[in-house]
Amino acid sequence: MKYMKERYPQAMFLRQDGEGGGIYHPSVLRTLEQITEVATSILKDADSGLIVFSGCGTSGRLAFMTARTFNKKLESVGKHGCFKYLIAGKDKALFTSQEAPEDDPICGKEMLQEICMNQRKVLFIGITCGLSAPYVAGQLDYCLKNLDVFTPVLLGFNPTNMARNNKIEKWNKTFSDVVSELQKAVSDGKAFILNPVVGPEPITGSSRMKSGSATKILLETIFVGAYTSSQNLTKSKWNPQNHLDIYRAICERVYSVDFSKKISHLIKLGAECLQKNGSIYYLGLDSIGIVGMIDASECPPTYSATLDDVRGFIEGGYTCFGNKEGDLKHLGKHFHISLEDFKTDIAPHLGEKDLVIILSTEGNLSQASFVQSLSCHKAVLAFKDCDIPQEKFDVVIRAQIDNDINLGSVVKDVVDGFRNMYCEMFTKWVCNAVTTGAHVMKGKVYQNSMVDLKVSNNKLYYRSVGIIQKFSNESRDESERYLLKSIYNTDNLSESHCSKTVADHIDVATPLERVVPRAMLAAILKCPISEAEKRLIQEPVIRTVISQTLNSVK
Ligand code: S6P
Repeated sequence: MKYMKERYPQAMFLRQDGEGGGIYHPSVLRTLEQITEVATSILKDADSGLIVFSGCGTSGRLAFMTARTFNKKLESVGKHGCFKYLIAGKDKALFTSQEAPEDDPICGKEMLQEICMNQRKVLFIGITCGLSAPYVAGQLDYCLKNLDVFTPVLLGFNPTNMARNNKIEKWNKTFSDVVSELQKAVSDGKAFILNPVVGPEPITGSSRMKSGSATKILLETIFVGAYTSSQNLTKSKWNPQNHLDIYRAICERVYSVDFSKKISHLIKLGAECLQKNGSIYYLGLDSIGIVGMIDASECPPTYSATLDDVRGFIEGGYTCFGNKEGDLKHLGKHFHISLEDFKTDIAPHLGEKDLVIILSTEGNLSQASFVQSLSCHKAVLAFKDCDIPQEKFDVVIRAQIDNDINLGSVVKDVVDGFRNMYCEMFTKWVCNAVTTGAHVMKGKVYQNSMVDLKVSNNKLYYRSVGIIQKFSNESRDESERYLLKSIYNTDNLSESHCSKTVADHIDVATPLERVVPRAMLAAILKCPISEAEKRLIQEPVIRTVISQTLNSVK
């Protein structure tokens, strides 16, 4: 029971135990304060240095969002925006998963070098929830070799002794080696490791959820503190605990009985649409819209969803989005992100099997009247007590951050200027629940494992081996052989298959479908790959075919 409860998002606010403790643990609060001090000194003279956030997948997308938020804040008071983001796979990876660049420490280092050229002072925050991404390892390693310029911070949610110790291809260190070196710099006061325990993810490995939320919460806590201190907005010393309390209150609100009922309704609608091969569309404004787009981008690698299953659009398109490389429409239809694109490309084809969810900011509900006229399921999440014609929508979730959520008297004045950020958090919890719940109901998850994941990078390759092993009771080596048989669609692995590198296997596996379910069934039944494939064709709901197969061999 305790284990189950620890999977709930609220659990991240509860734990005090474990190495490093939960986010309220005194050592975590102390580290937050120390990083805030470094950040404040840079922000006091924003021309003097840089603050760089970096990561892969969701971690990189949150790096982008945080840099965007705080640059806007600085620019709003006439200052130079000194926040930068890096993401493995560059801006393309903000919209679609680009898992392979995650494995490249050299590329990570070179991208960091490029944006930090001629800088005298850089606070670098490398985000990797699992303490695992080689891309971030390369960057931290580079920072450690240049401590006169860089203050490196590792942000993640594993204890340091669980940092990944697998060989990184074409490199001479593991992530764990880099963590050991970082620990020495931490003891000299030249680096920080921020790695509170937030408990297991509801879907194993789906770090976009609790770890992603905790990433956003911790970064915002540091930089709201640094911003307010650098602008002398508060006389008292910044207290991170008060700020964490705001997110705790928002989380409790999202999961309160009345909101939970509405979110469940939304999950069911989403699942029905996905089951009928329809789609879920988020239409959003500003950063709230970006939250929806990030949520959508995570469905393909996690659930082998197609790029059309869940999509996000934002008013103002790339101009509003504000990514470094600007308009990426030329990359194809999945990079069409504006509401205008939605109106021309999608709206005319909508039907009963589609769900459109408006994600609105506090001040604007402009899409409501347009969406009302569409012939599909409709929902709205709004942060304003505006007139929403309830009868026109299947679900209306209306939260007022002021009234519904107590911002806490101590910090209210300070944080009033950041209310949009709290709406984003509310939205993230709702969107994550919708897409996770809908894919679970579609049968994409077995127990708590994402059994239909894409084998698109080193981490996912070994995760796949682990999943096959867990359900087949085969040895690790034999499970890996089943994975390879599925990738190469053969029952007889040749010398040439076996001599290839993991990166080669990943290249072949990335575009393929149902690689892991096929390998799992073959491993459970000890049958040819073609037999496993036949079963998947007969029963396309992955959870059903796996449970039927497991029952048949009991
Ligand atoms: C997880 C998401 C992935 C991860 C990425 C980075 O739900 O699908 O894209 O964010 O693999 O992971 P990490 O552990 O380095 O933050």
